[in-house]
Amino acid sequence: MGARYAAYRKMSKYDLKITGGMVANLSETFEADIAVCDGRIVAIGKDLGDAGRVIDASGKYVLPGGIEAHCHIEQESSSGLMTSDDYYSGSVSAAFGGNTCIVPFAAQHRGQTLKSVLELYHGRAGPKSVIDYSFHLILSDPTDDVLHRELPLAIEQGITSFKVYMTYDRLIVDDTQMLDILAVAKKHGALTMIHAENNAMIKWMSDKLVDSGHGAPKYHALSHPRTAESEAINRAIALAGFIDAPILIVHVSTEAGARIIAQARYDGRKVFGETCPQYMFLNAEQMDLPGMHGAKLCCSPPLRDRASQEEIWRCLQNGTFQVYSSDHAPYKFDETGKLHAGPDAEFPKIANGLPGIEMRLPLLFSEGFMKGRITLNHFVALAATNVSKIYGLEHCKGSITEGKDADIAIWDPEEIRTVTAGDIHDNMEYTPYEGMHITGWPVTVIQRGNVVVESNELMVDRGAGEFVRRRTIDCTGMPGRLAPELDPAKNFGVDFNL
Ligand code: DUC
Ligand code: ZN
Ligand code: ZN
Repeated sequence: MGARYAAYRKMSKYDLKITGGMVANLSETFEADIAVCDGRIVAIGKDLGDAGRVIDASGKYVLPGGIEAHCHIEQESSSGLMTSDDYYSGSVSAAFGGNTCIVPFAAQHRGQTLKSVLELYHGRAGPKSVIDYSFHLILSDPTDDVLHRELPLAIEQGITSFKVYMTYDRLIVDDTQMLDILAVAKKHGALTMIHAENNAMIKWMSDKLVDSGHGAPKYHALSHPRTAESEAINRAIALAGFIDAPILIVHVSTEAGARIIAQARYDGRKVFGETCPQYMFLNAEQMDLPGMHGAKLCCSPPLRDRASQEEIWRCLQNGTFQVYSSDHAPYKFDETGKLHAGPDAEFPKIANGLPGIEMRLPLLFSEGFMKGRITLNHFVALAATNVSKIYGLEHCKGSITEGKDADIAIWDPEEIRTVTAGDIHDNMEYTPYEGMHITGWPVTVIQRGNVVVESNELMVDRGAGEFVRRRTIDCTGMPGRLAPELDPAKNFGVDFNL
């Protein structure tokens, strides 16, 4: 709080008041003022009393600040390539897109201890992030020490989720390792996020395509067959279901994959699903560009066809996906990023990932809520509330409720902008969404009562964000069941340590 506001504060009941806006949470929309003291929401209603600062939100929506739960920031890929965004540019871009919290990945590469990985990422994020943050671990080397000492310690420190890969040579975990990781997650109340694609199918397809002279970027899409995704989702759900561990299948790109998740949820399994804007707003036809430009749209899983876009939208609308994340993985179109293996590299050597942290919510607000595909409350669920519940942030974030952090995004439904890379605050020179007309933008973003973005300006310093300790995972309402072979009453007294 600035000195001027501190002086007002002495005379005022509240630090900040947001007046006249339409407030929305998961299940209610109502007109109210919101009062903030010491970074928390302390009152919601009318005629609340005076405040050191008043923000007039008439004609606007006052929504929980977005929580971006899948983004790669200041992260080395398994081949050693650094994302173009560090924790400053990445968090600034997130804030301009209506977010007040990010949960990027802290990636373990083989041979690294989790302690060293977490120290590295705390050191990267702490001095730079302008909004609050946590990390998911990426586990690529689940040694006994990692599994039984380091991982429980990390969970205790508030890192209650980790991602594993079923593909990529330097990251892949086999089914046995996956079971080991799932068992630790189950025992300690953590969530395992799964990149589900069949490694063999991708390799087989890629080799055939490249060997026959089809190495251009657009063939990347063909090289990751739909069945590679559905096979791996099926297997992941079977492995997790066997020991009744909660999982979240990230970046689902196919209807077939979504159906498997929906069926598992119908069966009471502890399974969550995530999709991303690229599978709703982009398709593989757009990769057919001259030269290497298709590389800008290489991501994994890949873009699919137009019909898939509609199917993914439907699965978002019907609740199959509880999480909607950007999967921001920014690599520039040059030798530091997409073209690190050379100006004519074949698609298997092109860095995977798209930028999109700033566009995630404006895209959904404009094309989802404003066009009547989803309600405002569903928008809030996907922007923040579901993420807060699933990833252990509900105690402090994800809704406009007395006692929670005053993390708020004020959206102007009348603000219309045409997307262009130059207006986006990430450290990239292109956006996959160039030229789109977007209606409705977050115009004021507030973190723990401090204005972060206002009048298109950043209002806070580097490092204003704080690390948030997340709680263990709540699977209430998802009964699940241990496989009968693991039932303590029938398993000959073997301790499976679950
Ligand atoms: N997986 C991700 O989650 N992000 C970018 C690339 C990838 O394979
Ligand atoms: Zn992934
Ligand atoms: Zn990702």
